Amino acid sequence: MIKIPSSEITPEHVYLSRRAFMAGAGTLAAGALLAACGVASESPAAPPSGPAPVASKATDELGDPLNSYEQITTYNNFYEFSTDKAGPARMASGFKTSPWEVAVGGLVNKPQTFAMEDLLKQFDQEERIYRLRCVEAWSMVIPWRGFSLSKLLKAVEPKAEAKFVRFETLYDPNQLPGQQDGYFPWPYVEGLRVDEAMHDLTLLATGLYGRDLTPQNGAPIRLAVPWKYGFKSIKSIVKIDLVDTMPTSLWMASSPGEYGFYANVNPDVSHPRWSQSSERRIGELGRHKTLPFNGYADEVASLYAGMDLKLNF
Ligand SMILES: Nc1nc2c(c(=O)[nH]1)N[C@H]1C(S)=C(S)[C@@H](COP(=O)(O)O)O[C@H]1N2
Ligand SMILES: [Mo]
Repeated sequence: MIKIPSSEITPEHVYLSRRAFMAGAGTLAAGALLAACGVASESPAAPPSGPAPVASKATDELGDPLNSYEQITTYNNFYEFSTDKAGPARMASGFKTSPWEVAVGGLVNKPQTFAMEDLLKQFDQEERIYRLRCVEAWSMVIPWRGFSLSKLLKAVEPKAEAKFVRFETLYDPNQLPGQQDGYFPWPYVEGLRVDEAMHDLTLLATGLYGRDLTPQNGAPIRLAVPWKYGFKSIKSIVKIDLVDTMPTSLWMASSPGEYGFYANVNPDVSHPRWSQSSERRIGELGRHKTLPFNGYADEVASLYAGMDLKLNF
């Protein structure tokens, strides 16, 4: 079990609101959330089933060892289930990921709603070992399975006016109890510029360690944008729209001074409440120096040529 102060790992407003409802000042919604947490915490995380998790390599391209399947599936951020790192694994086990559809539309010539099975059939699934760097200054190395978002976007033919891509998570407060908490503007929304979305590194992940994604990791399909802070990698996607104006993400809407649209990993730009110069690799004792663009600068720095990355954080 990993122990770190909750003030480090939780956005301040959530930390404060958790203290508030611990002090008995919870709203009805917060009470329902707390009750749901209480019920679910009775049952331990489901043991992995099926064949042993496999990855083709033991390290990433920098030589950093992969995090274990156990670490990746039990230390999560998925606020629709819980704001505790161990919460999503306990609470998401019954999450219904089939049938599942992803509606792709907006400024495209061929809008299409894809059934999950068709996405898996139509687009070859490949393994990608990526570092995931959370804005809270922890990180992991994860062997995803998935396909480049660019393949899906090409299939729907974006129009020339499309400048951004907007992603939306499922909205279903019955299944996603965190959505009963009125603090956040649900559903979770994220966005990318079209050129970022078309970059080959930008992955739609459908699995990890050779298995289908677990619900806590964003089943059945989530984004993995390895050079950006983890919150850009939106989970359990149901809608993808090509749009002409910059989408407002859930984090921009709730804390605009803390979370920008670009959110490129940058050791030289501190978060207002902590430094981003180093990170804690889950499962390790020491800290790693945080790398510009999370170590993917050679691939992606050119996307931002001429931009002030301190202003466009
Ligand atoms: N819908 C949704 N997507 C989300 C989040 C979330 O709370 N809800 N958390 C984000 C954050 S902050 C991180 S660090 C990553 C964590 O992914 P993991 O739990 O698979 O490691 O998911 C991102 N995607
Ligand atoms: Mo994160």
